[in-house]
Amino acid sequence: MASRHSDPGATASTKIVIAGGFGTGKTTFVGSVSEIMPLRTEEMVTDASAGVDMLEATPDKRTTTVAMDFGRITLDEDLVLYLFGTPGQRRFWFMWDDLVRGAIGAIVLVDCRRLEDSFAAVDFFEHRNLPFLVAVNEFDGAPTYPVGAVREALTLPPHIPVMKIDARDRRSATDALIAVSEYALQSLTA
Ligand SMILES: Nc1nc2c(ncn2[C@@H]2O[C@H](COP(=O)(O)OP(=O)(O)OP(=O)(O)O)[C@@H](O)[C@H]2O)c(=O)[nH]1
Ligand SMILES: [Mg+2]
Repeated sequence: MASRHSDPGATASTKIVIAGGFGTGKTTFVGSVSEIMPLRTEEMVTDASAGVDMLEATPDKRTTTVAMDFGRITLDEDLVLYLFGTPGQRRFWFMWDDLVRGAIGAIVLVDCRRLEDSFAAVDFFEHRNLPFLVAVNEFDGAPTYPVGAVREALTLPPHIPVMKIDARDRRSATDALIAVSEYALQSLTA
């Protein structure tokens, strides 16, 4: 929940979760926008995920998030977002409940080559009634689809925003954070 001290010039701070399937770019996203050195919990990908998490789409990926990513960005000089990136591997999903506590909204990153990997994240936020938007992270060489097709494939209701981003690009990732903040604030006041 956004908090603000009583003096009018004070800064509000709030929490946004960056979620999505394995290797969809969550750690990259937090690293691109964070104004502080992001906290990362990367470990080498082990055989424990073979057959469970799709390693083929990201053959160069050697590490995976085992606890969380943490970063911070100041929007408009008076709104500070604390960013919490989730782990993507299924065996670490038990941490998601703790990570989302107190968040006002979430971004679910999807990779169009493996949309099904992000189904669980979409379900997770739908069931908790936490406002979220879907950000299609466009990987080099991956097929591109209109946002309408992604919405249909994920069976998203019309009110959930869908946008295309490049998680490596600060401006693009910041735009997604502005969009989710506005959407979450609208949902709070609706
Ligand atoms: N081409 C391209 N590569 C990307 C993009 N975002 C991330 N990557 C690459 O994709 C790989 C996976 O990125 P991560 O940020 O580790 O993904 P993650 O979602 O945090 O992964 P887990 O924590 O293991 O679930 C890395 O090698 C990134 O460099 C993107 O927008 N475009
Ligand atoms: Mg990660």
